[in-house]
Amino acid sequence: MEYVVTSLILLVVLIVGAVGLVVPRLRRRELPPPGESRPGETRAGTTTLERPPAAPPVPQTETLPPLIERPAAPPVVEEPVVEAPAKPALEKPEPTAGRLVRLRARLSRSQNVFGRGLLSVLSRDHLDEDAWEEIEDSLITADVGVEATQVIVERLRERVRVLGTRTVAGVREQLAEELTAALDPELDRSLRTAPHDGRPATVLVVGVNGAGKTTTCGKIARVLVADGRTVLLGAADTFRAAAADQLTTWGERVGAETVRGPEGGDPASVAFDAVKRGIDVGVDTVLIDTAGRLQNKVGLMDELGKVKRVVEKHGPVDETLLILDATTGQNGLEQARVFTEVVDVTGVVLTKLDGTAKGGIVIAVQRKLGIPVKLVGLGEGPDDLAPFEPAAFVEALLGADA
Ligand SMILES: Nc1nc2c(ncn2[C@@H]2O[C@H](COP(=O)(O)OP(=O)(O)OP(=O)(O)O)[C@@H](O)[C@H]2O)c(=O)[nH]1
Ligand SMILES: [Mg+2]
Repeated sequence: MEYVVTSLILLVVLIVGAVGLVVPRLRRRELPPPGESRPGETRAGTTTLERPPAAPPVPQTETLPPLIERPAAPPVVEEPVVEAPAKPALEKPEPTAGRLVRLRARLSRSQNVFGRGLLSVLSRDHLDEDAWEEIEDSLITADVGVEATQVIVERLRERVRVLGTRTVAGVREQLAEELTAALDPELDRSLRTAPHDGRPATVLVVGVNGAGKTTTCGKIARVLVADGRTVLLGAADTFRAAAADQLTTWGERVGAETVRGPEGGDPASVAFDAVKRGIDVGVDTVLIDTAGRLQNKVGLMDELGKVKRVVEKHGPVDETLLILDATTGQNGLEQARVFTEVVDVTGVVLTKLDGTAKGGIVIAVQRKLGIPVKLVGLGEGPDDLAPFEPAAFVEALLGADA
């Protein structure tokens, strides 16, 4: 009996003990809800995070900007890596060697009309007066010029008569020879771009508006760089800021520095500074781009004369290149004459030959002015500039297949 009573007492003690332990715990759990009064946050009810009641509204708006900034940080670190490919923007210009092939292809494309017309006349059984007149017309239409055409056709007629040439191929070959002879193949067409007397060669680029001066400066710079030369560009076209930008862009592509002045500044002083800089840094060639000007604007032509005189304080200009747009035809002759009077042109660059069937202007320019055509522009692409070679040019003019 005693044993039973003792066991009951023990049981009661155990039950009371257990209840005493559990109830306070339950009470503690009940406490937070009344304090927080927000349902969703009960679970996070750890002591340290229990401050939010006052904080949430403020931090939520305040932490928003930092959140945006934080993800922005890692890309900043990565950016230099993205910038790296910008350096290889330095281009490796095409070697000049293969360009003549392309010149022929481009010319043939636009000039085949001329070549085919001539061939159909030449293939007649008998070259009568009408036939010779048609040949003359073809040459004049191709901008060879009336005078030059008459000389060429007369010489050809004489040869055909004396030699008794009968075949189309024979007459064509003789015509090609006469056209080539009219281009004076012995003329020196090399560009004087090599440094001498301890200073860079200076090249001045002139011409009417839109002829292709800036583009040609850029293309020449590429040719020189491709040949291992160092080049500096002078943006003496100060009329428009965009002109200097255009030149700078060409320079940047091949790693050439461009000296420029303020918009509307004195072009002569920019040209002077460019050559000075070229001497100081020791480049091989300084190319000076000038603003387009019509040959009949006396003030602008005087300004060009001044640019050249000021540049020559450093020493003589080695090459003054007149840029002529082949599509302007015979008007190019008048331009060339006036520019030559002002700045003593040493070479002509005939641009846009890819877009005209009037390639004969090359012959007219050279015969009339005695100035060698040194380069030809055959497109807007950076490497669409080729050295001028009379025989190859005539072949292209007449069309490849006889
Ligand atoms: N198809 C063709 N376009 C050319 C050639 N050379 C230049 N051009 C284009 O002719 C336009 C005028 O070229 P620019 O080099 O700006 O001419 P610019 O003489 O400097 O012009 P200004 O400075 O305004 O007098 C550009 O659209 C050139 O891409 C060429 O040989 N062929
Ligand atoms: Mg220009």
